[in-house]
Amino acid sequence: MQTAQRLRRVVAVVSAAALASTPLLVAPTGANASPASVTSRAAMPHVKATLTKKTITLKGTKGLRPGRVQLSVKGKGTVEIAMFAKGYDAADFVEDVNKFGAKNDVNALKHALARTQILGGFAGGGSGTVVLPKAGSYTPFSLGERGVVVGKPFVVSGKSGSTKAPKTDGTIIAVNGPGWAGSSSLPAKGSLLFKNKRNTGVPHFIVLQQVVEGTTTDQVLEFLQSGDEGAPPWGLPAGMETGSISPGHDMTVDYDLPPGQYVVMCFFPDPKMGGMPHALMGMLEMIHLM
Ligand SMILES: [Cu+2]
Repeated sequence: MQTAQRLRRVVAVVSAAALASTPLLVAPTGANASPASVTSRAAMPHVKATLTKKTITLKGTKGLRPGRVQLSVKGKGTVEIAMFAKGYDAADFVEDVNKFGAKNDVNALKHALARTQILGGFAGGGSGTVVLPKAGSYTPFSLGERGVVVGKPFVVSGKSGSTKAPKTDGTIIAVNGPGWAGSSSLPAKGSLLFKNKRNTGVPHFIVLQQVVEGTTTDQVLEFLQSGDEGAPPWGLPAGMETGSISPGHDMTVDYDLPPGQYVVMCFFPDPKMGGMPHALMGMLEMIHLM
């Protein structure tokens, strides 16, 4: 069951953090949110990613220009798009992330983050839009239990196309703190704009987890800090998660979830806090889907 998996993952992430292990490498569960209809299909290019155990294949990357693209993902796990700085490549990224995963080597995490822009992505079954900001080479990757899986890089060139986001039904913004801002309620089905403010300085991703109506962020934080491996009493089945975005970037996320109360969380490991997942630093917020 998806919920149990997601909650177990949350617990695993937290336990891993407590053990100074690897929050980054805990496998994301597939979102059980089915892709909602895309608001605007204008002339936006569509990239389709398929994740297997060993690689990621992409369709629709030929002749791509910089700008916003639609991205949909199939497979077990989350596919994200990265752009590496000059002199740094997918092999270096894999090495750094695995070093961080194996030994909680925060310097390796810092090394990777200083040379990588993460531009968003989706769990299997998910879709939305991401921005490829400039001409250059982009690499799809997935963080799983066995480490990092990368796909063949693709090249984007030519004049920039539009980076304008399609119309969305609400916004979730990662702000410095770290914390959340944006809509306090959203329709149960639609698409949302996920922004990471430039001044947060670190990537963030969204985990939306349905909770029993009236649950507080204090209750969630207390559970996460307890390291309890059981299912939390406030946990409900539905939820979804996104890939990460680096500061100053945004993506749109299609979703279709049951109405109710949800906690918004991010488990990206904070390099300044020894790799502590952001949720444990209080990056928790309650919203309603109706
Ligand atoms: Cu975060």
